Amino acid sequence: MTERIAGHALVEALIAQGVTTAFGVPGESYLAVLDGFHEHREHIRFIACRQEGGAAFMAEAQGKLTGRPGICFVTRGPGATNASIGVHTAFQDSTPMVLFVGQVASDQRDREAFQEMDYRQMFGPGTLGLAKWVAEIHDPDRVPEYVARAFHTALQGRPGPVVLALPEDMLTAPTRAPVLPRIEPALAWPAPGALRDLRAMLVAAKRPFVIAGGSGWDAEAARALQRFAENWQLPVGCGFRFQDTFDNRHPLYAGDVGIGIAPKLAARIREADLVVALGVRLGEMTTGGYSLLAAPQPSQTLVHVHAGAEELGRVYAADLLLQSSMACAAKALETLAAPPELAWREWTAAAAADLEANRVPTPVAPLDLAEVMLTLQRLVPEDAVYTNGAGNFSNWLHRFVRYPGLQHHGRTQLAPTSGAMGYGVPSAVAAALLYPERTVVNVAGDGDFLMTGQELATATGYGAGRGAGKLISIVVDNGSYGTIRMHQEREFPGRVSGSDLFNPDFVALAQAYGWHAARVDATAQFEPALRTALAADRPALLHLKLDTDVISSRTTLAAIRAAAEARQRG
Ligand SMILES: Cc1ncc(C[n+]2csc(CCOP(=O)(O)OP(=O)(O)O)c2C)c(N)n1
Repeated sequence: MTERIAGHALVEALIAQGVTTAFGVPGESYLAVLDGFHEHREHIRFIACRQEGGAAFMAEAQGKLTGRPGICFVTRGPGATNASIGVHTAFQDSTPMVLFVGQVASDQRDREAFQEMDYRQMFGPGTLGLAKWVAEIHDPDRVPEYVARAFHTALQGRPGPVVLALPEDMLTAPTRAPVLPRIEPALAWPAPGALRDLRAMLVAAKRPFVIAGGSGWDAEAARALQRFAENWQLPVGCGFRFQDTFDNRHPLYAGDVGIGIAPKLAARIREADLVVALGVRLGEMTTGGYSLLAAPQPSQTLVHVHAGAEELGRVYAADLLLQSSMACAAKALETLAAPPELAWREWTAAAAADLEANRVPTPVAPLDLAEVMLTLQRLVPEDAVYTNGAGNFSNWLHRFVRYPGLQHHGRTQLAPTSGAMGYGVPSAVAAALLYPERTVVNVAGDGDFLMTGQELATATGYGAGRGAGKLISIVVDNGSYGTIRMHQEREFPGRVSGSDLFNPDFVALAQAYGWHAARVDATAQFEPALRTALAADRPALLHLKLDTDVISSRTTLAAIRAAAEARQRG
């Protein structure tokens, strides 16, 4: 191998792993890597973002969309601390990702040199940590080894983020290190005996329910999941913000099991006698605060299938634990032969009927977000990617948009199970840059949007949303950190504190970034505004102005306050 500096060898290692796009904010701590990007600019591009939080969210979205680790580069202390929100999201969402952090030169180590941090402590690997593995590369000859291990660790078992720190002097040192081949993750198949037990539990069930989600799925596995559900006529719900795991248009789809769950769906899961949790983490959001499945001992028979050994038995005393990668599990389940007579056909039909009823909106004037979502889905292509951050506005998206299953277009939902505000804009920009032929729609709250709204400049700079695929951001402006206001009205009615927002003119703001923009105040204005946005030759923002009282698709702030005051009066 010819000699080159380690910074170049690192970029070559990424190219060998199939990476064509990396996100980041530059720093003087890793100039040698930036020079490697320049050297290999025919094969890989570095997208310079406007804040590391945005860059890390973009890399996280890349991990979700491609199934391979998303790549982010940031500088020391301030860069790494800014990026931590994306690493946390990758951890909670089980997304493969590698964050590379510039580090002080080795001869300055441990002096608290300029911006020096100990990344092992900061990202503290563990089952509640920020990262799966954190390391610092001290030997230029071992760069390929560390990168390969980072990819294996990010992808295997429960996928997640890895952090590699890069001392400045190591990056400029010469090396003849070879380029290692592309790694494929080792996959775990379910044990045959456990599958037999699962079949016996299904045969004995009267009211079974499947909750599917998590990461590590591929199109084949999603197809196998559908066949498994069809063979056994099982109602399938999708875990929180993994709503695209099972086709939402399929007659066996029962709804999303997450924040703002449909009350009848919650009741159905409580009533089930067998719950098969397939790939989902049994976290607070998917279990309705550990109430749909009582922790630690649920009343339902519980089967938990997950790729990570550490997730199995983490909270629940399940009746059957099955460790398997999601690329394999459903392929094994679809081979289980179902008996000719199934006891739960009515139960499954009722779940589908409940879902249809839940899709009938209560009309709201003058601007009806349910109608907005239905119009949106009618006008954008079927393979559109929908993105959002955190806030009550996302409730309309999750309730009224039907995400196609993974087998059709891969992931169509980019949304943080970590509940990180600010995720929606950067993840949309990343999706538009990675898949220029696909339309990407971001739905953001006014609070959510401005956490990372500066990444509109990244979209403009790199030409996102200018080709066949459009990039649209819909800002739902209720002048409030509405979710928090809702909790305030529930707990401390009438006492608004810290939740009012003072907003800029979003249309003028977007135009200043070079985006097309328009304001929408009434339902009838939305369709023409969206049509114009979709016809524009640039990304577009639609500013939807709403009354603060419109707090969710099921109730109003006034109703929440009245109920809380009545409760207080006794
Ligand atoms: C980074 C981050 N900071 C704070 C929160 C807490 N939080 C959750 S929702 C929310 C308000 C969201 O406001 P907005 O985006 O305007 O949406 P709305 O709830 O009004 O629909 C806040 C502050 C969070 N989830 N993430």
